[in-house]
Amino acid sequence: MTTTASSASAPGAHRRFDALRGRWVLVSAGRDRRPWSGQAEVAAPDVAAPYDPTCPLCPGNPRGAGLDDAAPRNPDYSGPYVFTNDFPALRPATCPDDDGAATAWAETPPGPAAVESLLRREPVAGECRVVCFGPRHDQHLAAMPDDALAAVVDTWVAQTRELTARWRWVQIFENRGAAMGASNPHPHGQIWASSALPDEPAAEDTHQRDYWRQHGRRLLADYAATEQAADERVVAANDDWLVVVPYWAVWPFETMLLPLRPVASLADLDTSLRDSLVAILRTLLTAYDGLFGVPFPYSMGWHGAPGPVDGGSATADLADSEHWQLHAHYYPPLLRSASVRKFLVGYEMLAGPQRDITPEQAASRLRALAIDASGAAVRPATS
Ligand code: H2U
Ligand code: ZN
Repeated sequence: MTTTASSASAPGAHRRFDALRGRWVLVSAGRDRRPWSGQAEVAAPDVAAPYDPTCPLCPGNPRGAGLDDAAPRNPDYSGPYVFTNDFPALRPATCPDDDGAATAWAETPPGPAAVESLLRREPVAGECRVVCFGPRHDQHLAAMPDDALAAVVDTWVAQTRELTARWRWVQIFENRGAAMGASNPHPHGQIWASSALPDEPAAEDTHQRDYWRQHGRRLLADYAATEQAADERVVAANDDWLVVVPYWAVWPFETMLLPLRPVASLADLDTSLRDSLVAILRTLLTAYDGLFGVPFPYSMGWHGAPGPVDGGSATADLADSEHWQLHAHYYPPLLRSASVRKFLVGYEMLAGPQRDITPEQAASRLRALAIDASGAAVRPATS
């Protein structure tokens, strides 16, 4: 039986449907209290110095250790700095070889017979970039002044506009902290753009499109309104943006950040939405850092309307985007302290995702820490 009952008062085991991706999540509240003598996360090292001579992302430093070619060197940059990843997972369809001649990188597309094969593959082309958020090795986003944080958002917007014109999918993301695989404490993110639409956004595309066809409204616009009315999972809100622990969240303190008016892509952000995004980002990241008193590790990324199917057009064609609502996912691994993280192993790998505290419990802890730049509580717009 499917119910939509609210579950603020420590419910028993139940599962919730992720309407955005079309999958179930098992919620077993209270399991976070079980004894733990497993792996302890190592506390993030204090990054005290604004410049690290050994950091490949700091201004003026050499990059690409281990590359055969002459090592590139960063300019003496003063704002966000974007460069092509020296170790890219994706490359454009042709790239210059050692002699400077264009060499086909991606393989020839499979013929019709290959599509039927159990051993199926197809070429994927793309571009990978690294975004240094700023010159300072020791200054993460929440500690940046407003104009510097706005410049990071502007960079995400400009990169989305440029790359969505060429590629089917543009994934902007940030791995923060060693617990999430960040290779370096210098504040930075990445952008992987590809000719293929990967599975996560493909599932979101399908479910948002189905909802649009059925209701004539955006799934995530209705979802935001539902969360504002319920007021159980809202972490913070301002006039333009909402942060919630999704009803179907998998990671303990997972959040979704989404605009409160129709915006299909970062490419559509205007300066007013940019400024209100800066404010809510600061609130969210400050709340995260306050939760366990450590720089909070996470993987985050933006999802917005995909680029054209055929790629390669001169301008971004987002005509087929009315069902899409821009949003960011934050996936932090920590469960109950700076040193105890959630592992998605065993049941999660073999059966499906499971969480140990309810989304409502997580939201109420984060909401208590959500204050704006003036120190005032950031309450949902409806209250
Ligand atoms: P992560 O910390 O999320 O791994 O991102 C760092 C990226 O920076 C990583 O993809 C790239 C790595 O390939 N990088 C360079 O392009 N050049 C370097 O000299 C160091 C790291
Ligand atoms: Zn650095």
